[in-house]
Amino acid sequence: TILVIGASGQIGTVLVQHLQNQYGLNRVIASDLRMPQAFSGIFESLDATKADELAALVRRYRVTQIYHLAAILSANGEANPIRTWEINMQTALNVLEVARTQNVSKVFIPSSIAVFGPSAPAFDTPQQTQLDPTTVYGISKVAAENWMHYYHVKYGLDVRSLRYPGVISYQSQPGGGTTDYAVAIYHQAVQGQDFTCFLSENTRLPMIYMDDAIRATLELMEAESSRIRVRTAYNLAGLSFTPAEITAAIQKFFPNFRTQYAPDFRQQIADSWPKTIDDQAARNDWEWAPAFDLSRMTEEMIHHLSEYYQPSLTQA
Ligand code: VAH
Repeated sequence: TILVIGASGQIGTVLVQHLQNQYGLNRVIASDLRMPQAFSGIFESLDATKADELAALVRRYRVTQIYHLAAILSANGEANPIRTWEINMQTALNVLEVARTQNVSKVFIPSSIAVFGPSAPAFDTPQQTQLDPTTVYGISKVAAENWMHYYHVKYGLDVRSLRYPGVISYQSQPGGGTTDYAVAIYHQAVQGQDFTCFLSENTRLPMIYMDDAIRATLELMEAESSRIRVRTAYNLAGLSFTPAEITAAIQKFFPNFRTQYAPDFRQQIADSWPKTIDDQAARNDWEWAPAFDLSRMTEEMIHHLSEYYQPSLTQA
């Protein structure tokens, strides 16, 4: 069975659905502090900071794979740095240690572009470069990458990871990141409202559409172990855009839509991150290739959100 920790989160809710479709409802154990809305399948409430609770769950369901998608993200994480560090580190270490002691065959713990800081090249940020993160979330992801590498080298644990860019989805809301504006902007546009963006209009950030993020995760996890040459975390690129560019893409569907700009503390976080990512290593090692560009993603987002907000119109 496959255990998903953080099943109620932005990525977790979508990943659970894909894993259920692929492996069957009874092969996927969704876990989180609280159940996702309108959930169907096997759900177990779990506080992953408690190693014994996690170990008991792994034993009870004879878990063979763990996806750890629970963390306090970059923006929310700055409100309480020590708590963010403790939660992000304790849960990651619990997953690695329980996986090792209970012979879990594969583990996925995501990393993030938040591991990069001002010292990394801003464009085509390479797989190998200095990591000087400016957020506690980023610090915790650099540490998690090093722990994953350690457990692989020292214990042979098959743990794999991706440095997710900002993830854009219609099925779920992000939870306290710096890239969240790129999801909220679509919700506002489809509801006929203007949008106030918490980043300045030319802030370019690496992003990825949820379908690509999920496919990358599953393709990475299904690749032959011998092909996985990066045991910290692979760079992953989907697309890259600025608030001005995503606004223009939306205006093709909603000509009267407008974005105002009111940068807040998240501007400094965004300014320390890459603008575009070099994911050649993922392309070489396990044939990664994104499928969504800004116009295709915008079309999909507006189509699905229109169905959600204006069912009558789309059925007409
Ligand atoms: C965040 N969406 O903003 C997350 C991600 C790209 C960064 O880890 O914190």
